[in-house]
Amino acid sequence: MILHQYKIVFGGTMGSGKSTAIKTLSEVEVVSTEALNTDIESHEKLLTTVGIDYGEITLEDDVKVGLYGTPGQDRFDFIWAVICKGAIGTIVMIDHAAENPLLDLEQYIQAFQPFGNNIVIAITHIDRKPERTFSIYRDWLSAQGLNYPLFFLDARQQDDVLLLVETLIATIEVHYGLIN
Ligand SMILES: Nc1nc2c(ncn2[C@@H]2O[C@H](COP(=O)(O)OP(=O)(O)O)[C@@H](O)[C@H]2O)c(=O)[nH]1
Ligand SMILES: [Mg+2]
Repeated sequence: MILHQYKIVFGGTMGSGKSTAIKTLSEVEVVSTEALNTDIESHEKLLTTVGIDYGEITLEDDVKVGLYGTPGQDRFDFIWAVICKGAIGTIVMIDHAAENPLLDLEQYIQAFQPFGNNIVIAITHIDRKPERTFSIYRDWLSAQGLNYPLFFLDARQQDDVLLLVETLIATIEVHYGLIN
């Protein structure tokens, strides 16, 4: 494993494309780890296998980035705080073709905001529901007074996913300067 300068977290709904995005970008074989489910009150099983994806990418200027994919289910959200520790930002992925993507967006933004405000929103699966208007997301963000970068993409497209990562890094560098 490399000593990466940057750590980026992929959060968002199940099936939105988090694992796909990490696999698309990673230059090492993506690993999935197991985590201990300590949330016993709401769960009968003490030990649950939680899929956390891990991949790595080296950008053109030799900046190394660790890519962490969070499990999507609400019942694993205690893991998110652990994964987000030390991360420079989060990519919140939302499946446009899901039943209520706006509600999903609201929930995931609320969930990840406490870990840091460097968030990029990635709306995926747009090819599967083109009849649903894309402006709902910007309208919602604007109504909330939020100004996170918003992208529409396919998680299987490397260039699209790379743009998300570069946007997160550019934002952190604009605000905090270059990190060595
Ligand atoms: N049609 C379509 N399929 C996508 C898109 N993004 C991801 N997928 C597919 O959606 C499925 C679920 O993706 P996955 O990465 O496992 O989602 P995760 O639960 O967020 O990790 C996979 O079969 C992906 O290939 C997209 O933009 N359009
Ligand atoms: Mg996954």
